[in-house]
Amino acid sequence: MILNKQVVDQHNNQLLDKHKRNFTHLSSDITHLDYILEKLQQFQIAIPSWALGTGGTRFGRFSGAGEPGNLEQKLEDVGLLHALNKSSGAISLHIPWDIPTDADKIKQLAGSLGIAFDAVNSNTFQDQPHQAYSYKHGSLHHVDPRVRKQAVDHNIEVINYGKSLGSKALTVWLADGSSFPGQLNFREAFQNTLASLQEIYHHLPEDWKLFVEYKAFEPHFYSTTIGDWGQSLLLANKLGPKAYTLVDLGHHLPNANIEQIVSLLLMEKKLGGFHFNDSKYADDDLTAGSIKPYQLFLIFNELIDGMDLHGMDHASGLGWMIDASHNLKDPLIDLLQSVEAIKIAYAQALLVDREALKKAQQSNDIVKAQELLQDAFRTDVRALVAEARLRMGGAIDPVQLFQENEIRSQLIAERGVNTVATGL
Ligand code: PSV
Ligand code: MN
Ligand code: MN
Repeated sequence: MILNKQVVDQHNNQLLDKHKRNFTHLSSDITHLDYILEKLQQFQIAIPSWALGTGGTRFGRFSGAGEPGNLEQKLEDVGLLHALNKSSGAISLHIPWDIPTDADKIKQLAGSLGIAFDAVNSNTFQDQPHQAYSYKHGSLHHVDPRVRKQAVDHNIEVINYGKSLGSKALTVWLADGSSFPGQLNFREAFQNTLASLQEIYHHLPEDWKLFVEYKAFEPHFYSTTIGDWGQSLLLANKLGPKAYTLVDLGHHLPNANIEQIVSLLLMEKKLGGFHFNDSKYADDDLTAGSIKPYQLFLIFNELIDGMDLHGMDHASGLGWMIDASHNLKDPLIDLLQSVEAIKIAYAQALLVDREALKKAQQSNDIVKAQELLQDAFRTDVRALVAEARLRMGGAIDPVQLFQENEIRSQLIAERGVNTVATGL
């Protein structure tokens, strides 16, 4: 066990005085402090298994040392994150990168680390050895019914793996699309996708959700068959009550108003959840909140508004997941930073005076509305997030603890230098 309570306590004792000063100063102005702290403590964000290793680009991959070499080690990495921040109590697996050959053993290990299994992800964007048909020209939308069947069967297999671990959702992201005008019949591609998803939906257990992810472009550069939230929502509506739209923040065309999309999907009760990340240009998969923190805050502002309206549980009403992959930072530190940024945005949005905002909107008081949002966004809530973590036994500053205790070096000592985690 790389991290024990003693190490965390020692770290916290060092930082406690400063933290208490900051927290007391901040909390004196907050009316609903206990409510916010409770919400922050309940909030869990799933870690994608594919973000635990250094991500590749199409130009190269620079693997980090001490990366997890198997599913057990991936769980241990998430266990480490969770021990540090108490907010990473779930993992999202990707099949076939993460096949649980002995599901009971995997479940037991996850249980001992306090880790649950979030949505399972299928992969019909890469060909696997020994597979009969290629996905070069798509999977669920393919013109050849045999390819579609192979892709449907794979998704059913993924559901079965998920069932064996206690997952409750399947996420489908398709690379299906076209790169040249004329290559595809859009309507037929969409109808084939719908028919394939209907078959998958048919195999979905009663208490499961199907998350339909969309993406504007890449790997195809002319059309994506599920290219935007409209197309995803269309599919989700046609599929039925267990199907939802999944919003990956990096999957929009530049400057899309994601907070508005989120608010309308919530209104329609069709928002399934998120893949959090950030981007400057497109699907850049950067650390959440590293480029557009105000956007992240505005998304949470809409989420709280819409979820409270429907009486939804903030902690478990949606799939809260990260989807990140890049090749510069230590992946574990990057994930700690992402979770922190998400919690900061959530805490800031919880500060918004909703009654006053409603009043400002009703009276067309634009200045007041802007002041209310920006007041909340400009509040430094880091001590609030740290206090919530401290009360749960986590570290006041997870990144600092990770670095000071040289956790990566310990992982390298255990796993070696030349390690490559399966993933993107
Ligand atoms: C590819 O864009 C992608 O990042 C999608 O967002 C998926 O969710 C993820 O890969 C894993 O399949
Ligand atoms: Mn995604
Ligand atoms: Mn993506």
